[in-house]
Amino acid sequence: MFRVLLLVAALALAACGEDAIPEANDEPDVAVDQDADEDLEDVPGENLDDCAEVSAAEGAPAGLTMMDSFFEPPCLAVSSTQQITLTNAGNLEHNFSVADGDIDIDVESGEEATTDEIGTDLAAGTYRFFCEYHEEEGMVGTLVVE
Ligand SMILES: [Cu+2]
Repeated sequence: MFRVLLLVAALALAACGEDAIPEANDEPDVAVDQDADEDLEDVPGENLDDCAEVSAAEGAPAGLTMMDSFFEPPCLAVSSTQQITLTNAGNLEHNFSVADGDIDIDVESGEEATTDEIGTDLAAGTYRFFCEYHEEEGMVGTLVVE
Protein backbone atom coordinates (compact mmCIF):
# COMPACT_ATOMS: atom_id res chain seq x y z
CA MET A 1 0.00 0.00 0.00
CA PHE A 2 2.74 2.38 0.95
CA ARG A 3 4.59 1.70 -2.30
CA VAL A 4 1.48 2.42 -4.27
CA LEU A 5 1.06 5.76 -2.57
CA LEU A 6 4.68 6.61 -3.28
CA LEU A 7 4.23 5.71 -6.91
CA VAL A 8 1.11 7.83 -7.15
CA ALA A 9 2.91 10.71 -5.54
CA ALA A 10 5.84 10.33 -7.92
CA LEU A 11 3.52 10.27 -10.90
CA ALA A 12 1.69 13.31 -9.64
CA LEU A 13 4.95 15.19 -9.27
CA ALA A 14 6.07 14.17 -12.71
CA ALA A 15 2.72 15.03 -14.22
CA CYS A 16 2.54 18.54 -12.85
CA GLY A 17 6.27 19.13 -13.17
CA GLU A 18 6.19 20.52 -16.69
CA ASP A 19 3.27 22.82 -16.03
CA ALA A 20 4.36 23.92 -12.60
CA ILE A 21 7.95 24.82 -13.35
CA PRO A 22 7.27 27.64 -15.83
CA GLU A 23 4.66 29.14 -13.48
CA ALA A 24 6.97 28.85 -10.52
CA ASN A 25 9.73 30.55 -12.46
CA ASP A 26 7.65 33.46 -13.69
CA GLU A 27 6.94 35.05 -10.34
CA PRO A 28 10.41 34.63 -8.81
CA ASP A 29 11.97 36.13 -11.94
CA VAL A 30 9.93 39.27 -11.47
CA ALA A 31 10.74 39.39 -7.78
CA VAL A 32 14.45 38.91 -8.42
CA ASP A 33 14.44 41.72 -10.96
CA GLN A 34 12.78 44.06 -8.50
CA ASP A 35 15.27 43.16 -5.81
CA ALA A 36 18.12 43.82 -8.18
CA ASP A 37 16.74 47.29 -8.92
CA GLU A 38 16.30 48.02 -5.24
CA ASP A 39 19.82 46.88 -4.54
CA LEU A 40 21.14 49.33 -7.10
CA GLU A 41 19.20 52.14 -5.48
CA ASP A 42 20.40 51.09 -2.04
CA VAL A 43 24.10 51.46 -2.72
CA PRO A 44 25.40 53.04 0.48
CA GLY A 45 25.55 56.78 0.10
CA GLU A 46 23.25 56.84 -2.90
CA ASN A 47 19.96 56.97 -1.05
CA LEU A 48 20.08 59.38 1.87
CA ASP A 49 16.33 59.06 2.39
CA ASP A 50 17.07 55.82 4.23
CA CYS A 51 19.14 57.68 6.77
CA ALA A 52 16.25 59.64 8.19
CA GLU A 53 14.49 56.44 9.17
CA VAL A 54 17.34 55.24 11.33
CA SER A 55 18.13 58.49 13.10
CA ALA A 56 18.34 57.79 16.78
CA ALA A 57 16.76 60.06 19.36
CA GLU A 58 18.78 63.13 20.22
CA GLY A 59 21.33 62.32 22.87
CA ALA A 60 20.92 58.55 22.84
CA PRO A 61 23.72 56.53 21.27
CA ALA A 62 22.98 55.48 17.73
CA GLY A 63 23.36 51.77 17.12
CA LEU A 64 25.41 50.36 14.30
CA THR A 65 25.71 46.60 13.92
CA MET A 66 28.65 44.93 12.22
CA MET A 67 27.88 41.70 10.40
CA ASP A 68 30.01 39.43 8.17
CA SER A 69 30.56 41.52 6.22
CA PHE A 70 28.26 44.52 6.08
CA PHE A 71 26.95 47.29 8.31
CA GLU A 72 23.35 47.46 9.49
CA PRO A 73 21.97 49.97 8.86
CA PRO A 74 24.14 50.97 5.87
CA CYS A 75 23.22 54.60 6.33
CA LEU A 76 23.15 56.27 9.71
CA ALA A 77 22.16 59.82 10.59
CA VAL A 78 23.24 61.24 13.92
CA SER A 79 23.43 64.60 15.62
CA SER A 80 26.85 65.97 16.53
CA THR A 81 26.20 65.29 20.22
CA GLN A 82 25.44 61.62 19.71
CA GLN A 83 27.79 58.72 20.16
CA ILE A 84 27.63 55.60 18.03
CA THR A 85 27.56 52.22 19.70
CA LEU A 86 29.22 49.61 17.49
CA THR A 87 28.08 46.04 18.04
CA ASN A 88 29.96 43.27 16.28
CA ALA A 89 27.39 40.53 15.76
CA GLY A 90 29.56 38.73 13.25
CA ASN A 91 32.15 36.02 13.63
CA LEU A 92 35.00 38.14 12.27
CA GLU A 93 36.79 41.12 13.74
CA HIS A 94 35.49 44.29 12.16
CA ASN A 95 36.42 47.94 12.08
CA PHE A 96 34.65 51.26 11.89
CA SER A 97 36.62 53.91 10.06
CA VAL A 98 35.37 57.21 8.73
CA ALA A 99 36.93 58.62 5.60
CA ASP A 100 38.47 62.04 6.22
CA GLY A 101 38.00 61.59 9.95
CA ASP A 102 40.02 60.49 12.95
CA ILE A 103 37.71 57.59 13.76
CA ASP A 104 39.26 54.13 13.42
CA ILE A 105 37.88 51.56 15.86
CA ASP A 106 38.37 47.80 15.85
CA VAL A 107 35.66 45.64 17.41
CA GLU A 108 36.22 41.96 18.10
CA SER A 109 33.50 39.42 17.36
CA GLY A 110 30.81 39.58 20.03
CA GLU A 111 32.16 42.82 21.50
CA GLU A 112 30.85 46.35 21.62
CA ALA A 113 32.52 49.73 21.43
CA THR A 114 31.21 53.26 21.67
CA THR A 115 32.61 56.29 19.87
CA ASP A 116 33.11 59.72 21.36
CA GLU A 117 30.41 62.26 20.61
CA ILE A 118 30.55 62.35 16.84
CA GLY A 119 30.90 66.12 16.78
CA THR A 120 34.26 65.74 18.52
CA ASP A 121 35.79 64.26 15.38
CA LEU A 122 33.47 65.26 12.56
CA ALA A 123 31.86 68.49 11.43
CA ALA A 124 28.32 68.41 10.07
CA GLY A 125 28.23 66.71 6.72
CA THR A 126 28.03 63.40 4.94
CA TYR A 127 30.83 60.89 5.31
CA ARG A 128 31.69 57.50 3.95
CA PHE A 129 32.49 54.91 6.57
CA PHE A 130 33.97 51.47 6.11
CA CYS A 131 35.52 48.42 7.71
CA GLU A 132 39.20 48.54 6.86
CA TYR A 133 39.32 44.74 6.71
CA HIS A 134 36.30 44.18 4.47
CA GLU A 135 35.94 47.38 2.51
CA GLU A 136 36.55 45.57 -0.76
CA GLU A 137 33.74 43.15 0.10
CA GLY A 138 31.34 46.06 0.29
CA MET A 139 31.44 46.65 4.03
CA VAL A 140 30.88 50.37 3.66
CA GLY A 141 28.21 52.84 4.63
CA THR A 142 27.20 56.45 4.88
CA LEU A 143 27.22 58.60 8.00
CA VAL A 144 25.28 61.85 8.05
CA VAL A 145 26.26 64.21 10.86
CA GLU A 146 23.50 66.74 11.40
CU1 LIG B 1 34.79 43.91 8.59
